[in-house]
Amino acid sequence: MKLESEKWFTEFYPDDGCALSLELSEKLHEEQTPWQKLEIYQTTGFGRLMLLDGCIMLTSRDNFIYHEMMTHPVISMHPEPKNVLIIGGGDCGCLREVLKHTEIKAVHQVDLDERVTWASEKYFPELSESNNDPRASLSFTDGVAYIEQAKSGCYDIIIVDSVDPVGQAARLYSEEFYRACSAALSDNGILVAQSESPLFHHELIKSMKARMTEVGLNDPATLFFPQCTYPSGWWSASMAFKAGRPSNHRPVDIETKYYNNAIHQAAQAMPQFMLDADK
Ligand code: AG3
Repeated sequence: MKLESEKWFTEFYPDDGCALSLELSEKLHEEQTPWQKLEIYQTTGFGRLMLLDGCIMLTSRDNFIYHEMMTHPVISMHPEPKNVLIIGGGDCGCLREVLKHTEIKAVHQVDLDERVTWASEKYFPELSESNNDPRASLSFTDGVAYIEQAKSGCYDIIIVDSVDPVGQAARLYSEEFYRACSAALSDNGILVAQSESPLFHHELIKSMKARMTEVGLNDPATLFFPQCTYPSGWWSASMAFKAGRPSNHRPVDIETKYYNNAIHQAAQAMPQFMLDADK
């Protein structure tokens, strides 16, 4: 089949010699924000598509998997989660999932780029449907500076929903950043961060967990899940615990499309090649 290139967006993964294409039907928005290039398209098969600097951030069709896996597993592992901080996450997809939990008393989201939230509110209104919840607050500032000034022990859960570790965003994967997150976590606190593809970025996952341990967090672990519009189609989130990993989680009673109790267990199973490489 001949592809009409102007109708397709392709994200190339040159390091791995592959790419992913989505068929487009309309360009809805394009701007250079003070921080990055932001584009929104209508696709033929995946609903709407958001790109930042040419990288796929989300589509309407499959973002639920990522957003549910970044939020529900850690919330259900915390004995009494009340205060949540989201760093990045400007599209508000994680925020919406966190707010589904009635035991959560406050969620603060800190993203550098206000335009991402603007675009999400306009083009992905389903993700922002809970933004007016009185428990939610948003600020648009640098997440690293924010966490360095945060009161010690004030968050039960910190979720790092960032872009790939390149340029400015690389700071969100650093030991200094994790040290500040650890200080801001309460006694049973949990840190979770998006950690790229297990197939393409295994070394990164390994080093993120090593850094989390280095700053005094315990029992680092990875959650694995499909995300067909991200590099390799297979994605991960890595977490570590202030007080050690609890042996149980609380089954959650909320409406989800991907996460459930069986997924909670299954997502933590380590693939053999990673176990072997970590030996
Ligand atoms: N944050 C992780 C996006 C990484 C995708 N990488 C890529 N396409 N090269 C997504 C933000 C969703 N809230």
